[in-house]
Order: sequence, then C-alpha cells, then structure tokens
Amino acid sequence: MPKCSLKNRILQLRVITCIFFILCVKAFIHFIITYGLYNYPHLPAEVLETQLFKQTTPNLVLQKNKPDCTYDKILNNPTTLLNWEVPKRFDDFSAKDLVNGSYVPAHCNPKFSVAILVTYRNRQSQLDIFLPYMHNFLRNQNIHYKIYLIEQQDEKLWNKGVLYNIGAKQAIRDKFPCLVLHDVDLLPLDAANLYACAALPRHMSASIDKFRFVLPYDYLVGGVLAITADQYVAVDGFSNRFEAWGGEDDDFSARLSAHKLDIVRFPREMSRYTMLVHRQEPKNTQRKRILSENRRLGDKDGLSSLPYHNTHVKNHRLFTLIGVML
Ligand code: NGS
Repeated sequence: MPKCSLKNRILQLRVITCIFFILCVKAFIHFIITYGLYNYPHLPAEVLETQLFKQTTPNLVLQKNKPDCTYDKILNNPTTLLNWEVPKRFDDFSAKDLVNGSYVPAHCNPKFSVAILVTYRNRQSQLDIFLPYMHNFLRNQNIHYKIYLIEQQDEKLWNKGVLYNIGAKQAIRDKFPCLVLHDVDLLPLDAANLYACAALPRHMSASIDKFRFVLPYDYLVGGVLAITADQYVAVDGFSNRFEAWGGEDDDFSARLSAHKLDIVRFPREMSRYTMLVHRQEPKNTQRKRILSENRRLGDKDGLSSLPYHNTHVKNHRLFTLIGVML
C-alpha cells in the first residue's frame, strides 16, 4: 500500500510537471509571436524624411517671402503623452487660424497638403475630444491640412467603405495629394508622428494602447492609414459591400497587396495612439464570406462603381462636413 501511494505521487508529480512544461512552452511561443509584432518591421528612423511624399495642393499659394517649412525637428521630437495626460490637450483649445477645418502654417511654406478623412456616426462625445485634440496636435506640424467629417446620417447599417470613398472623392476634387483615413476614436500620442504620406501606403496607428501597444497583425491597415490620392484611385478605393463592423480594412489591405503596394510603418516610438473607449459595434457576420468573394471577383466594386448617394457638404469652423444618406 505505501509503495503504491509513492508510485501514485510520482505519477501525479509527472503529470503536474508535464502540464507546467506545456504551459511554459505555450507562454514562450506567445512571447515570441507578440514580441515579433511589438518590434514590427518599420522604415529606418534616419531615412524617414526622404521617404515622405512631398506635395501640396496646386491652389495653395506659396509665398516667396517665407522660408520652406522644415520637418526634421518634428520627426526628432521625443515628446510623448501618457494616455491620462490626453485631457490636458483638448481642454485648452482655441480655433485660431482654422477655416472650414483647414489650416495653413503662417510662418513658412508647407511641403505637405493632407486631407484627413474621418468617418462618423453618433459618437458626439468622441468627436468633442477628437477635433480640439487633433487641431492642437496638427497645428504643431507645419503642414497644410483639412479635416473632413463624413457622417452617415441615416439609420441603415454602417458602411465605412462607402463613406471613405465619398470622402476621398471630395478630397481629390479639392486636389489633396495625400489622404489620411482616420478613426474618430484614435488620438496620436507622439509629437514625431508627422501626418504625411510616404512613397508607399503608411499604416500610422501601429501601436495602440488597447492592444497593449502591440501590432495585432502585419497586414492591418485599420485605424489610421496615410495613402496618396493616386494610390487610392489605383486600388479603386474601398469595397462598397461591407456593412456593419469589420472586414473592409482587411479587404483594402488585400487590394494594396494585389497592386504590389507594400505597407510601411514608422518606428513604434512614433506610432503610439490611445483609443477612446466605446461599445463594440455590431459585427458583420458575412465579412469573411465577402472578403473571400471579393478576392475571387477582383476589384469590380469600389470607388469607380460607387452607387449614387444623397450627400451635402457644409463648412464648419473645425471641420468640413460631408453628410451622407445611404
Ligand atoms: C479584425 C477585423 C478588422 C479590424 C481589426 C481590428 O479582426 O476589420 O480586427 O479591430 N477583420 C475582420 O473582422 C475580418 S479593432 O479591435 O481595432 O476594432 O479592423
């Protein structure tokens, strides 16, 4: 009897050791995977400025008596905000120098014109933070920019792809060479995160506090993406087929990859964002099916086949509103 219980105890110990060993291996594999994405591949810090797409709108009058704006100080600015310091940066706000959501630096001629496209519905409390915060952030960057708020004004299912296509059409009509597609719940934390396009599509929100500052997967383009107007047109914009939450950004990523437009990112210390809390929107249960159908069909739906929608444009001091009825 005592012999048997010793045998049992040894057996038990082996089982516990085995479980412990398996858990350790699992934790190690998880660490390796997330470590890889924590230190995701990015453009080398020294060449960032050379990789940027320097172009302004043709209707921006550059003045001979002013110097060209410079960007090296901004790109090398180590200032970063901790997420709990965020309220300090929107409570203190003046709309100085803003016209219809746009801003042109007064003391120098900018090298970038950027249209910031924000798709939106029913998130007033986030918008009240986003607009002052972003204007405070962007007015420090020596860029010409304009914020477009593309609001879905009906109760139909949310369609972010259609809203982006409508916003992009307007920004391209206004001759913006660079588009930044921006979620309303994301705020940049690093002063060095210059809002400009690169030679290739640039995923800007690589490091979000909600994901413990880890990039969830390497082909993610959701959140904040800077893309030139020409590239947006070349991939035929977003699919118009994704309703409710999810999938449209992965489909856009597949379009980029089909056009051999690799995604680039800035280093992690320049790409941190905080996400404002909100409820999870209802998910599109069909998103995986549409994703795979779109891959089979090719780019037959997108910017060029955007169905007619009733839209109106209205200027506000902090943004230009594009109201959309789907
Ligand atoms: C993926 C979604 C994307 C989404 C990403 C991050 O799973 O649309 O999560 O979402 N793709 C599909 O569902 C196929 S987030 O947690 O930031 O809301 O952008």
